[in-house]
Amino acid sequence: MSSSLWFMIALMGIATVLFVYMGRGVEDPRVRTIFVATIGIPAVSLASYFGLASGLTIGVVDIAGRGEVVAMWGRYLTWTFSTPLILLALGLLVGSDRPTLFAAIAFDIGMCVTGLAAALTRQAVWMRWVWFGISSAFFLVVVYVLLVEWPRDAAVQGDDVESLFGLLRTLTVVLWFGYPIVWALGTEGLAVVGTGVGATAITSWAYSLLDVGAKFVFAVLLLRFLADEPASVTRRQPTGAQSPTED
Ligand code: RET
Repeated sequence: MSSSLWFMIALMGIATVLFVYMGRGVEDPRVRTIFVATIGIPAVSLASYFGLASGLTIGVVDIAGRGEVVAMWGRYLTWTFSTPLILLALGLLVGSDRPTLFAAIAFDIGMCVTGLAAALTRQAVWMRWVWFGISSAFFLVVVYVLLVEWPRDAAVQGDDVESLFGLLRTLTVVLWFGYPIVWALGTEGLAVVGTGVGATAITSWAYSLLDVGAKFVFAVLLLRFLADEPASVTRRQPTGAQSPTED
């Protein structure tokens, strides 16, 4: 289990330094904002994994009718800070309007906090699943924005933005669905691989691998595109509205 944590600490540390380096010459305010949001993703993750590795945000939950399970509750707590940054970066890329961006981020935070509740509930197994259901309902709103709202915004930007968004959207939706699946099958849910040390390690590695794609691969693809400050992103108004004079 701890190897999956130290691996991620190293990767996220390297990513943070690399992304700061990639953004060193960027001047456009919109591109800079997306850079700052994206650099925050591995930075938060580094802190999250160190919290787990140092034992601070890890605990044993004694669930009535089930027994003791290791809860890495720090993950759910820190997703509250990292996942909004992912959505902020995507929303700024496509020029989302503010209400939609706000909705995506607010429901995403709701998903993380209720996910934390699912992980910490010990009263009854079914109560954990009720939290899981509530969290999933929040999640579906985020998925709706990603699959329905933002593709429309992306379509009126340049072709390069539209195709990059298409790739990032697919990556994000597919990998994000992996998280509730790992929760449901892993030690904290149905425990299909049991609840022992080995099962805890498998569950932890599964989350770590999802994180590599959802954060690291995601951020590399986005920042590689933005480092050249493409005109399709820089010519836009900071509010996300299209400039009437330029279009
Ligand atoms: C939980 C369990 C409850 C139901 C749902 C979940 C979804 C979690 C997601 C997490 C994404 C995390 C990312 C982290 C990167 O920093 C909380 C597992 C729906 C979608 C992308």
